[in-house]
Amino acid sequence: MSASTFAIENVRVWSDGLSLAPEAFQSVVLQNGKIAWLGRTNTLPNEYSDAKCLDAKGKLLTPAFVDCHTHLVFGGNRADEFAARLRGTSYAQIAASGGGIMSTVRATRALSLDQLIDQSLPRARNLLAEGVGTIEIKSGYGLDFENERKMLLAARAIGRALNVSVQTTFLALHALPPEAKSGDARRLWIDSVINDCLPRLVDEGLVDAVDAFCESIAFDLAEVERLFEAASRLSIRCKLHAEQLSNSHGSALAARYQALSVDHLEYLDEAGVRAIAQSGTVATLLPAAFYCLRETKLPPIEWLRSAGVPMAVASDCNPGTAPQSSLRLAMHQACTLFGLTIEETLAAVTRHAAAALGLHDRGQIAVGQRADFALWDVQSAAEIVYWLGHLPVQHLRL
Ligand code: DI6
Ligand code: FE
Repeated sequence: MSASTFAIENVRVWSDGLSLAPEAFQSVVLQNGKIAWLGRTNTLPNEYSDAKCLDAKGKLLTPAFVDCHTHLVFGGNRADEFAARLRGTSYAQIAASGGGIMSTVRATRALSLDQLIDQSLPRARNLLAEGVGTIEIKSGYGLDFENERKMLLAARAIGRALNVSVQTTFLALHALPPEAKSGDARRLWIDSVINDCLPRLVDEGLVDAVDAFCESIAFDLAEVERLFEAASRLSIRCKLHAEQLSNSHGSALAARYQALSVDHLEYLDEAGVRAIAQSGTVATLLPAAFYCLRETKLPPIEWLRSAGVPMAVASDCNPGTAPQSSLRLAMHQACTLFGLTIEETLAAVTRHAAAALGLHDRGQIAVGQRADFALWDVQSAAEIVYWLGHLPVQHLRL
């Protein structure tokens, strides 16, 4: 038996689609970072009987959660804009007057790589403290090669510093930099992002996926399509911020490029739902942004459900529309604001969130999956969603 064999005994294993409060005590055997065996503790095969073991004393085991949409690397904060929004200024108005994403771009550009890591680490730590084992982190506040690269390097450094799995997304078309506002400059800037920044960042191995913000205040369908074309030629998968503030039909475009996910979706229409159902694209719901913007248009949950579209939930942690470094709060919001069930919400931060990142080695407790778990001192999995705030959890990673 290999020295790296380890068993978790007397654990109640939460499993997608089964009871929220499993009764039976099970054992999970881990070998070489993967699940090698799973079953009743009293049927543990002899070959594993002298593995190093942890007695879980009946605690509940889930896969480590996956936060599949964050912008947690950024400089500064936008508390002043929060105050302005409370006085009635809209997110779009703030963006139009040079604030919004652009104020975070200025703050992010002003930091060194080390400063950026220092400011961003606590947000990642918060996620880990609530059972998250995989974090997607987007760039998008640099808006030039050096600063986008700095953001992606910071994201990777955070992964190493915290020993957590980080997936980096090049958010290539998030906002136009101030230096590229006019017609021709706009086209030239997009050219340089697609023809210069993208291949160089891909060459450096910093790009797990690309993303864009498809919206009337951001980038249009034709611009997004150029990015998706270029990414597809480099074999890089696409994601899209779509139908957040209006219906731009970005989801249907993303579906044509077999996007991993489309995210936000408050204004998604029935044709868009059909398109992503066909392409197998994950619908990522971001209730924290819905909540912080005091949006009233709900994403079409019932249509997504009946079309069988996999739904993920993520924190969207960002300084503007979701200053929230809590995935558990997003789960609670998905239930209370969007009407997801507990079961849907748990699948949304495990299996479906992993799929939204193109990862199939995590998000379930099954033989062959990565040994990356959260161990909860709760009676039922509903408690994980129910409690607001502190809930102790042990992150088990082998
Ligand atoms: N949609 C969002 O909600 C975030 N980005 C995006 O494209 C907001 C980013 C910000 O306001 O800083
Ligand atoms: Fe986002």
